[in-house]
Amino acid sequence: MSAAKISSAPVILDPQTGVLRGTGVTESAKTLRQLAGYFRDETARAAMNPETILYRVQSYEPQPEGVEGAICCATTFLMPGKVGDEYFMTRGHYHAAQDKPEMEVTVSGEGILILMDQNRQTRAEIMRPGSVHTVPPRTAHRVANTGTQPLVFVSYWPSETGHDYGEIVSRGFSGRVREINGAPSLVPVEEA
Ligand code: PAN
Ligand code: ZN
Repeated sequence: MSAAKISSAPVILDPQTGVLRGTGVTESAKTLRQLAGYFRDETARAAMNPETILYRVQSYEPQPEGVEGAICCATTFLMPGKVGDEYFMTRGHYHAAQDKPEMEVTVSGEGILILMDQNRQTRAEIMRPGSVHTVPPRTAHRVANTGTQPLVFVSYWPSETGHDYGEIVSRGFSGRVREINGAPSLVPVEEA
């Protein structure tokens, strides 16, 4: 009887650091320049070095975005810092296929996951090493780093999901995570 072939996984996620390595892993970065318009204090943002990297993302997408048939994952490395009193954060988005959920698992650091439903009701969950968060369908999600170290988390979503940044670009979230009296606070946004 000949033995069947046992192969290695094509991708390794380092459980200590969150780093993804292997065939098909891609990497991107977002700078302060690319987040123009996202922060409450645009004057403060414009005064900072525009090449400052806010976050890097390593992605493993076994199917192209929008094509069904796989679960994708990505590690986000979100730097500590603030623009004015608002913590460094990701852009945030809804999913293009609105019925698709997501899961976030925190590897290291401290932060806040901001969740906004389609009625623009915003809530937030504390992220700490090992915390597991469900992003329900039809829910915009953004992460803020409220600590002093990089915040590292892994996201999982179905490959057919797709990303929709439009409403967040035009209207933002209805709450912002700001440092108020020395502590993170989810502050409602007054809309014009
Ligand atoms: C995450 C995010 C990642 C970067 O992988 O894409 O944290 O945030 P933005 O895409 O909002 O800039 C995810 O939510 N994937 O669906
Ligand atoms: Zn997402």
